[in-house]
Amino acid sequence: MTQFPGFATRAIHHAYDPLENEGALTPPLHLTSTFSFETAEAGAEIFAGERQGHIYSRISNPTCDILENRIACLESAEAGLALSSGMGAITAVLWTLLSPGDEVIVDRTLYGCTFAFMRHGLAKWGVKITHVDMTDPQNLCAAVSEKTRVVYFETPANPNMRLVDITASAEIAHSVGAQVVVDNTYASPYLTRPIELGADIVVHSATKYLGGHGDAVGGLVVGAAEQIEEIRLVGMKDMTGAVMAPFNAMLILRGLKTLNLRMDRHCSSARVVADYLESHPAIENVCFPGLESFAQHDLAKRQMSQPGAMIAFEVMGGVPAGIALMNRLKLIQRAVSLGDAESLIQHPASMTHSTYTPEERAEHGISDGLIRLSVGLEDVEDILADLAQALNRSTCNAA
Ligand code: 3LM
Repeated sequence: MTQFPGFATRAIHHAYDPLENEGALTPPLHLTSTFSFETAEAGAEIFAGERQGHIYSRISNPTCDILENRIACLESAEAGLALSSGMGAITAVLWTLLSPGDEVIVDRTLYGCTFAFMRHGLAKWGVKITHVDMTDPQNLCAAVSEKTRVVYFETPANPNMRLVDITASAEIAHSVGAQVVVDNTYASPYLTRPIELGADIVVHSATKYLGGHGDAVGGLVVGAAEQIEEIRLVGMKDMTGAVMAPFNAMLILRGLKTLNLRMDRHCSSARVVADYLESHPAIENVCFPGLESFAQHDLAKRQMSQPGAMIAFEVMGGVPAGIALMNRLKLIQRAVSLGDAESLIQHPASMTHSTYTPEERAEHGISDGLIRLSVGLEDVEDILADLAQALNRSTCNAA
């Protein structure tokens, strides 16, 4: 197969040749649960791993194969795996890597359901979860031991945008033989490629920027070929059954074709929106890696080719003022999820991060007043106008 150098070219062409598929320009949808074997012996050989071939779509499917190879290529990894959701991906990886008695060190801030899985799922099975503020690699250095099997973090973190230095964290984790798993959902491989920086495994909610159109829930994992095969056969096939439907693989393959174009537009609009919010008198603070005022602005410049398109901010007047702002918006949709064409706004404390108790949110640095905005692909002037009419009315009403 020709290996193309350009990111956009690979996002469109990698792992699929129309001439091997009746000339069909777009990959066929293999809507099949099972696969016929040429002979009983051939079937047994495929089961035994002695011959290549598909068995059953809870293990592999030709449409999913294309997506798996394509995301691996975009993330500079050897192999990929497609799962039913981001949570399917995260749980399949961690169930495969961890055993009772192991320790997983995780960043202080995690997406709400990932936090719940660690706190209530893994902990129940005797895995020790240690939360560390990984914005300072020294904290990770002090926490790792020979019991540490996995170091896990999101960068940028959902919802407060804190970054973790992937290279420094990988060096520390590897010094005790631990593996590094990075959730790259917020950045996408167009902005950050954790494997190139030393991570072992990357997980994605493909529901977000990779799919990009708010129509498919999906998850992806990439890493070394042998380990991905183990996650396929243990975490995905036997432990979770969290397999991606081929139709969703097709939608996410379609999304990937425009990932670079969409990300450029998301990112350029987000810069404008972040500047606007930061200069607005009704806004108390803005977390956006592209702002000079962002505490880890230098790391953002080193680790991300652009600062992304997620913005977290607090409105003067706290939770009621933030909720009032949300309710006044006319264009920006009040919805969880992110990375869609539509701009989306949500309140983490009562929505995506309501899996934390109020005490846990305080302990983990997730402020109750925080509002999260996913800047979409609309005309940026329209996004600004919507925020302006909502903010200016909020300010008047508060006065
Ligand atoms: C959200 N996030 O609105 P799925 N990792 C990260 C994520 O942001 C998410 C997942 C994994 C949101 C979903 S909240 C009810 C809606 C960084 C999802 C999990 O299983 O594909 O949703 O991915 O922040």
